[in-house]
Amino acid sequence: MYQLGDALYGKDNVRVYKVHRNPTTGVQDVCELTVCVLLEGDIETSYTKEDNSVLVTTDAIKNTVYIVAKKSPATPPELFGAILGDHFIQQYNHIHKAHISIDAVTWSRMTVDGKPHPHSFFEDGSVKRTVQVDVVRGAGITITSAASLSVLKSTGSEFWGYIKDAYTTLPETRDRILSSNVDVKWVWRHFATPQEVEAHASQLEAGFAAAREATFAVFAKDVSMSAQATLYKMAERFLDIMPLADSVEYSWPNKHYIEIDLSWHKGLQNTGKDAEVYLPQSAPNGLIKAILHRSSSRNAGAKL
Ligand code: AZA
Repeated sequence: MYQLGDALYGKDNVRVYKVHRNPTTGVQDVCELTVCVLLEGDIETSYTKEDNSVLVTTDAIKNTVYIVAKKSPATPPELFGAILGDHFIQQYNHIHKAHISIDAVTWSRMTVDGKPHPHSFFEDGSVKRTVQVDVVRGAGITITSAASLSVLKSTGSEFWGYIKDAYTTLPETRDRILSSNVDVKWVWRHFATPQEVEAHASQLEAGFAAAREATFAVFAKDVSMSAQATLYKMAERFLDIMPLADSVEYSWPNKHYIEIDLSWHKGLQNTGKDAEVYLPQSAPNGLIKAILHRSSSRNAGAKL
């Protein structure tokens, strides 16, 4: 005998774009989302008994994304996800959980002739913004937002004082390149309803800028003693400026830039204080992770 474990289904890669036109100012706002909807509930028989009567088709799930985008705010994506997830719980009694994942394109308004342009945008491709919304019948809404930020500093980073044993070859350094594609993920305080999410929409929208601000400011100003210590300061700064967030997780792939000894070419000096040309190494990379909780956080003790 076997027992069916978690069973989820839905539609992935539903792409949707929405424009908001302000008739008074002529200013337009746009958003572009790629949405994944996964539903859970009393759908076991569709797997075990060939019973399709419990299935909302994935095509209808896709259609619902468009209709909810038309009828409700599509930004911030956290709010859109909450409204969309709640829709499935309200519409279908046998669906108990809706998991909504959203990738948002960062269309940033162009500045032209020194002024924000009313309807032209550029995609900031180096920045990725994602949202996970889990709506559970009777248990409310959990929202996690995330941003990926690629950063590099050419000095202001040291690494020394670590364990030196029979396995250690890394030389200590007082001046190194520090670079990462940082993933920042933060869990918002718990919400009971989509209306409560809507009441906090401006703070949810500000989360992304806060992640950027905390990451960039600490990265640039800190004389880094290690990725671990700098990451911790970033996480502290994020929770300082974003009181609605319960916890924040930083994941830091440490990108290594290796000095290249060029002395074989006419004695060319390119190591130590003379190093200018480096080899960006794609693999392997260090990986430094940590979650910082507000001490009162409900989720304290969560695992990575
Ligand atoms: N932390 C760093 O910042 N750099 C490193 C490490 C580490 O743990 N190990 N090698 N290089």
